[in-house]
Amino acid sequence: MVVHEPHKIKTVRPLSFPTLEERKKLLSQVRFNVWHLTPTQASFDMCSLGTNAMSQEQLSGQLIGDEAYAGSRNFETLEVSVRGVLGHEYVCPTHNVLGCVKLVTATMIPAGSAVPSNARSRADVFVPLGVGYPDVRDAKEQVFTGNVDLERLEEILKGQNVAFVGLQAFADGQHPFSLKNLRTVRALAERHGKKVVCDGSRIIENAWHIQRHEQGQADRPVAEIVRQIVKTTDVFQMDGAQDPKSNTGGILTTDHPDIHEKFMNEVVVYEGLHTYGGMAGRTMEVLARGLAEMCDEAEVHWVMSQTERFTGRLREAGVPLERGCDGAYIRADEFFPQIDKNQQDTFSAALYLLSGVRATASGLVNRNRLVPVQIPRLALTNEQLDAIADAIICLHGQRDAVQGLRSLSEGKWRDQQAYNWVFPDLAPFAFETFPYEIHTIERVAVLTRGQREKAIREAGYNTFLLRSADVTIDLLTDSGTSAMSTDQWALYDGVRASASGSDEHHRLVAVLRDMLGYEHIIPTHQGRAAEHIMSQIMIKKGQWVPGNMYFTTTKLHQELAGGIFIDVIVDEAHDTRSDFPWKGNIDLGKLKKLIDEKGAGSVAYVSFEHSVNMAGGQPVSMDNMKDVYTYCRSVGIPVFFDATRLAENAYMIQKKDPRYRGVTVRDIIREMMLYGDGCTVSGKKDFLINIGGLLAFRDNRQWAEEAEELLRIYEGSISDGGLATADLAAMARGIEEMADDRYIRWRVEQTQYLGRLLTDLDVPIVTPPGTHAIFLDAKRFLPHLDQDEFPAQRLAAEIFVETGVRAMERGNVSKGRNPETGENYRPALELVRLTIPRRVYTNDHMAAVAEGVKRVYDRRKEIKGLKFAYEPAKLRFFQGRFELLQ
Ligand code: P71
Repeated sequence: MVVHEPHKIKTVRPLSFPTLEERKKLLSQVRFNVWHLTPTQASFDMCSLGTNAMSQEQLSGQLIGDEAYAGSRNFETLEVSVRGVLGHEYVCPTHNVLGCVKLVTATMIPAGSAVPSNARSRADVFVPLGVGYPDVRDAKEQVFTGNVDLERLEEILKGQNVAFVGLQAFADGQHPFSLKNLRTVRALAERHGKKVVCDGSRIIENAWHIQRHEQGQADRPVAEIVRQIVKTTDVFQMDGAQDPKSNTGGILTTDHPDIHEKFMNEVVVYEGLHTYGGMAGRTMEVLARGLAEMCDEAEVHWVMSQTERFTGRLREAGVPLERGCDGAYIRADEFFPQIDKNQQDTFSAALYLLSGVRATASGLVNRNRLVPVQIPRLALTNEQLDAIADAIICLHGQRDAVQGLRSLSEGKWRDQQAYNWVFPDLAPFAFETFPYEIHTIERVAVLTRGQREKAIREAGYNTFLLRSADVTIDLLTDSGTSAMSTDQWALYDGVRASASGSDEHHRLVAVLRDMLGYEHIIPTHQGRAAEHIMSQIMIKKGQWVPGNMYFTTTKLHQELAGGIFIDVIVDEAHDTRSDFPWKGNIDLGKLKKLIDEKGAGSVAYVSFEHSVNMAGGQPVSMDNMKDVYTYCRSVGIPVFFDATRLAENAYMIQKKDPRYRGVTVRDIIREMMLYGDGCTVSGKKDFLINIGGLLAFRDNRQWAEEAEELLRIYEGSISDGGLATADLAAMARGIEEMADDRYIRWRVEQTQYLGRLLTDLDVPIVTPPGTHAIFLDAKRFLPHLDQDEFPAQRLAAEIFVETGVRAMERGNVSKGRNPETGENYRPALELVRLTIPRRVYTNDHMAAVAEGVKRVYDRRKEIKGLKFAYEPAKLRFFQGRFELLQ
């Protein structure tokens, strides 16, 4: 079975991809020491400290810091988390783990004493302070390489003046200990009257290894193992920026009141007060929530599976590395056997030059030979990690071409190094991945099959009536379901709200004028509001409105205005097996015939939809737009686009029309819009917002004034159309983002990927795959069902039961009954739509969807139909309820 994230993406942060020339320039600016680059100068920044994606609940904690100096509520939350998750009674907050070390040093290490430890990384701190730091790691142990050599420890306990035994969970990022070893160490220390102090910043990774590899631990949840580790230590400390996924902060916990008292008395000297310890209130809240979430079994397994996959791919390709708890630690000296100096920083510089990936060693210069390539928790997709591994493999293949960095100045610490370099001539490497990192996630439901059967039965076999909380992968619609970017959020939060003119409105108008080339910009609260106004001002009763297939709300408003919709899409659009690339095109013959018959005066306008939704997300060609417009202009009929999915359509033109291969999507959009006189848009799709819409006219002031008149009555002011000012800000930014070539290519190609997976599995879908959705052909999927047994409705329900994926029926139920005959319409297309939200799901989710649908397909013969249990008169697909036919 395909493993996928137990969450979906809530907010994305755009990545930057500097060109080779920019990378060369930046490298020389930082004297070839990539430590000094910034994340926006890198493609991927492979560091796991404080770079993790949070859950939306954790992030929301950031907004409820009470920032009290003493006795803050956030501290109380932290206490509850510590007691509940770690099991220790007392907690002392610190600014980060160095704050913990400082307090422990001040209170527990008498001058001249030593701290035997299984880790080397704290030598940076202890050695300058004059603390002895003997290594007691068991070098012979193979699996639990962080175990303590008990004989050696005993020797030291007897011989030296030991302060306490200092352990690290997953020592130095590479060496986990076992529970058994930990317990023995504790007993041994106790016999010598010494305490055990443990740094558990990576306790989760260590606990996972125990669950995986230690005898008798396989069936215990990570949470239980974590608690046992903590309770086996006397003092436990954590860096908030590691497993608790905060951006900073630290905690020092214990069950010994006397030790805690000493911490409290010292914390005021170095850190702050015992109820905030050098952390902002909000940081305590984020840390507390992160602690409470960090043992989530599904999340732990997902994070660790990413690490295993990443290191596995590198190891298989022969890249020399050591296991890291959070990534691969490259053995730089073996990577570049021909180089005798500065191998680590040479690796970092060469990897950045090749790919823009930043991975760097830190701390003391001569600590080891490794470069950690760490995976920020939850922030990257497997697709991205595979590509990053490929970059390293690609460099490894060209390692002979690389000369070592020459030192200009040598320091003690990594950040002090500066070099000279001769650029190697490397074969180019380019990323074609999801162009974002994950900023926030939202956990999704994982129900048992039995629970899903109950849920769909209670929903009357109608996916519209399912609770979102019961859905694992929600492919009901791409409308309003996008993940916003951090840039959109920043503007949203920074807005100065107004009920009249606003900066955001001006910005939106400017962005749209530039993007569309249209003069008159009228925001609406969503698409159907724009359709309503457009129809009211442009249609006279009894007029025809030809269009390329209909959309429900569009057609409804045309009819409410007294118009008669008529479908003039090409015939191929109705054939689910046709491979015609422009199935969204208008059949000019049909259009001319209509106008010849009825006369130009009886046609209101041509309603021209981009990337036609009901046809399967099928694009319109540039030539077709040009031809339709040329003809309509000659007969004096306006052309109005439904530009809801204009960027997706533009990408298809870039991809399929060789004349536009090198043209940016932004320029293609601008040309497309030239061949029309105005447009309506549901901004909830391509505009990358959760609410919003648009009505726009190219240059006809009179139409715009009439539209604004209705806007004031039905929607809101002319400067907001009924939207919050903050939503205008998010929309303006979303419109810029939709035309980013990397984004839109990834977006449409993800849909194509799902289509390919399904066709490879022989599942019948509408071909070619569209831009926003894959449509399953229920007539071919369940050929043994009559259309009045609602095969698409049943198939959507069955897919939910099998996989937790929610799809939408688009067939006999949606089309309704013919009011004259009372019979179901039995439309040609009996489809189930798998609609892909933007920036929300990864390709692993897509693979899981395909696999699940295939399982349903394999047992299709046993699937029976449905009958109505309750049938509303209007739009019955929303509220209708069904029963299984026996
Ligand atoms: C979709 C939707 C949302 C929807 C609407 C009605 C029933 C079920 C689902 C909405 C569109 C659209 C096009 C091409 C106008 C609208 C209405 N699509 N034009 O596909 O696809 O816009 O929802 O913002 O009012 O799930 P609105």
